[in-house]
Parts: sequence; structure tokens; C-alpha cells
Amino acid sequence: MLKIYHTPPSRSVRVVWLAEEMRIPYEAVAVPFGPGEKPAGFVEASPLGALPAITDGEVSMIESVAIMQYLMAKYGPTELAVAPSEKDFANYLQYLEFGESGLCAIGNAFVATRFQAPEDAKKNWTLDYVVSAINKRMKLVQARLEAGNEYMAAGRFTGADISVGWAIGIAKYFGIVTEFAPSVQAYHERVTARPAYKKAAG
Ligand SMILES: N[C@@H](CCC(=O)N[C@@H](CS)C(=O)NCC(=O)O)C(=O)O
Repeated sequence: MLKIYHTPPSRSVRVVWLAEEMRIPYEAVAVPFGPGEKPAGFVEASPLGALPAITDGEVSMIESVAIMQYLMAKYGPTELAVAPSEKDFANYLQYLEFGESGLCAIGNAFVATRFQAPEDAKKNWTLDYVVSAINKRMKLVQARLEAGNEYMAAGRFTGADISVGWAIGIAKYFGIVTEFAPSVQAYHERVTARPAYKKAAG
């Protein structure tokens, strides 16, 4: 059975959210943050010690968005993926990836600096850059919504909304973005009202 190493509010929420939306049977294994004993199999599944990680038979993967793509392809077909034949295929791919590589990847530096750095290194130029870059990039999501799109692509809820939706939530959780445009706020409420999200974020 699919095993998902999962501890909210980490990026593993994306993977469990998707599995719930697709009704893929899975076993969730909690992994405590920070140092301390990890559950059996985690070190092998996640060589970098990061979340999420999955195992699925012989397959072992890290990278939340890649795992989403794998699950949609393997356990689909699903409306959560946008096909190359659909008009919004390019936007789907763009926002699916942007949720992690544009909005979240640089956020790790924020979290490390704010919560792990020594007291005299907690405030620095890089931290300010990360905050300003994420706030700027969030404006791309805002523009997409304000161009008349209820979702990131194809006029329906897709994997791109799981990717971006989690990014908005974590930017809010850590206070990286403190003021969201009403359009982004409403979008976040819309996507996180879904039962699959609530189960994943629980
Ligand atoms: N790009 C990776 C990032 C993974 C990542 O940084 N996960 C965080 C939790 S959300 C983590 O485990 N950080 C601790 C670490 O990297 O040691 C993904 O999308 O899965």
C-alpha cells in the first residue's frame, strides 16, 4: 500500500490532500519534526530527512509536486490533472510547479533563519529578500485570479490548486505574507473548504 510520511503542516499535506481527493488508499506515518527518533523506513524513503516522502511498492520518492504528478499518473485518470489536449495545459503545469519552486522553495531560508539561527543572525538582508520575493510572487497568483479565473487552470480545481493552495496557507502560517488581497484570501478559503484538505491538514 502507498505509505505517506506525513506531518501537518509540512508539504506532506499536499500529498495527503491529493490522495484524499483521488480516494487512493494510503497509510500515513507521522514523522516528528526536528531531532529525535524517526519512524522505521523514513531514513531510507527520505535520504534528505525532509517531508514529504512516499513508498509505493518498489517506488520511493521525495519532492511533493513530483509525488503528486506520480500519483495522478499512476492512479488516474483524474480531473485533477489537465491533459495536453486541454486549452489550459501550460497554465496547469506552470502553477503546479510555481506553488513549490516559485512560492515555497526559498521559504525554507526564512524558516531556518527565523526559527533556527542564533539570536544575532535572526534578522538579515536575505530574510528581507525572501519575504519581499514571496510577497511579489504571490501577486502572480492574485493576477491569475483577478483575470477571471476561479482556479489556477482549466476552470476547475486541479493539482495546481493543491500546490498553490498549500503555499498560500504556509505563507500565512509563518507570517511571510501578512496581507492577502481579497481575491487570494477568498481563493484560499475556497480550496481549503474541501473535505480532502481538512482531512490532510487535520
Ligand atoms: N521541494 C521539497 C521541499 C521539502 C522540504 O523542504 N520539506 C520541509 C518540510 S515542509 C522539511 O522537511 N524541512 C526540513 C529539512 O529539509 O530538513 C518538496 O516540495 O517536497
